[in-house]
Amino acid sequence: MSSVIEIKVPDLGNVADIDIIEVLVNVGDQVAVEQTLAVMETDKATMDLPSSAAGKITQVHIKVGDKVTEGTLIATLEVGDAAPAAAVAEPAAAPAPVAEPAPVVEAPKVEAAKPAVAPAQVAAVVVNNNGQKPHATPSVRLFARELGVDLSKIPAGSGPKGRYLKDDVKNFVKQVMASPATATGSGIPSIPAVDFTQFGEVEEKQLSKIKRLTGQNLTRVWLNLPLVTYHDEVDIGAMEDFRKAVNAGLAKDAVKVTGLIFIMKALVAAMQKYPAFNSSLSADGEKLIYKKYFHIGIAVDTPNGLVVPVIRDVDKKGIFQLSAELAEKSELARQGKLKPADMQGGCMTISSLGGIGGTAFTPIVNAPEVAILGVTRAKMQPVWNGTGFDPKLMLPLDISYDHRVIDGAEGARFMEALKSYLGDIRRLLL
Ligand code: CAO
Repeated sequence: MSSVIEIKVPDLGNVADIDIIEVLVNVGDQVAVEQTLAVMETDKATMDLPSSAAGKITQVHIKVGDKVTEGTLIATLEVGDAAPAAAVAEPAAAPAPVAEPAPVVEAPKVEAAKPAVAPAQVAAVVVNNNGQKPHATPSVRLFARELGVDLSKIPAGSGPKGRYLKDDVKNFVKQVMASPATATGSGIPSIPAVDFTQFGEVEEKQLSKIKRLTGQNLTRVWLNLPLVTYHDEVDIGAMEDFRKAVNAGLAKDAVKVTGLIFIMKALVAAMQKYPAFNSSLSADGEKLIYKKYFHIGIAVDTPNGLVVPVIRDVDKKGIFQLSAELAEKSELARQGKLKPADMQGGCMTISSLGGIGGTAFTPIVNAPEVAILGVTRAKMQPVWNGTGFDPKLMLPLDISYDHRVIDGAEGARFMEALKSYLGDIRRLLL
């Protein structure tokens, strides 16, 4: 058999005419013991009005804007056998003064002899980033605490008078979870949003999926890897002469050999000499996994953003085959037709901006690879020969590496090896 009980405003300690600022239940709702039915607010604090029993709401007697006092009827509840026949909410503490320094002010504990009555809690007064003092109801504070959210980190509450609502907490959590910094647990605060229209006309465009994914990946690497970039340059005059001679002998419609193909071969030779460059750290950071294969990723600039097709077994292929594969893969990349498998399994990546320009840059490692080679534009430069200057075609090279795996000396030796192969590609035969 069920019975009906009335939930009334408890003794509030000589405070009367308190505003109802939120009604959280409707007729027909099933409520649990201690579930907040409504929220009251004085000029000093907010308080939850909890239900003293579990049951079904048959009538709600208050609405937002009402003024209530001790004994005001809040709701009528249909309860099962086990519930008490009637209940009045337990006397609550007087609202905490705004100046109260404690972040959470709890009402006095309910005596054990008075069960099924939830203690009313006085809202915390928090100072947000704007220096304002918005309120949060105990239920919102509890919700925030359960999620580990520090309310003062939320820029502003969207409730009346800047009060924090549950939705503010939810939105904050969503925003934090979506940020790459959170994905890595860095706890780095996000860049605040700016309304640029205050400075002039603007237009918003959605980022491509590739750009969004690349951005997340780059941020993750940037935050996780201690990166060092080492710069140098090498005389590629002889290599260029050979490349031109090779291309001159090709059929008109054959794919031309670009310097990048030689750089791929030279890079693999240097990786064979320094196997740490062809490794990955295990996820727990305890082991190095050395790869016995040599797959090279090539960063390709496409209208939709940066993609990195992987050319497999570079050590086993000749320059013509590599040229044809690079041409095919970069074309597929530009058309957005690469398959996921075409972009997997890379050992080290080359980012070549040489066709565009540049003197140096700091490429970001394509983790779990441990290093990346950056290439910018070769140009004629005067190089001192001991007695005078010789004109040399100098190619700038940049190697970024994960300093947990590769130390500075090894990085420099790797670069020397790479330069020796590019400076005299006959060494690739040795
Ligand atoms: N110095 C001087 N000239 C160079 C050069 C260099 N380092 N690298 C390329 N060139 C020349 C080529 O020889 C070619 O000259 P010709 O037109 O006279 O034959 C011209 O520049 C264009 O080369 P390319 O860029 O088409 O060919 P590539 O093999 O060098 O590069 C690819 C292929 C796919 C890497 C390139 O097209 C590309 O997309 N580069 C951008 C990569 C990128 O965005 N990196 C940034 C990633 S990090 O954000």
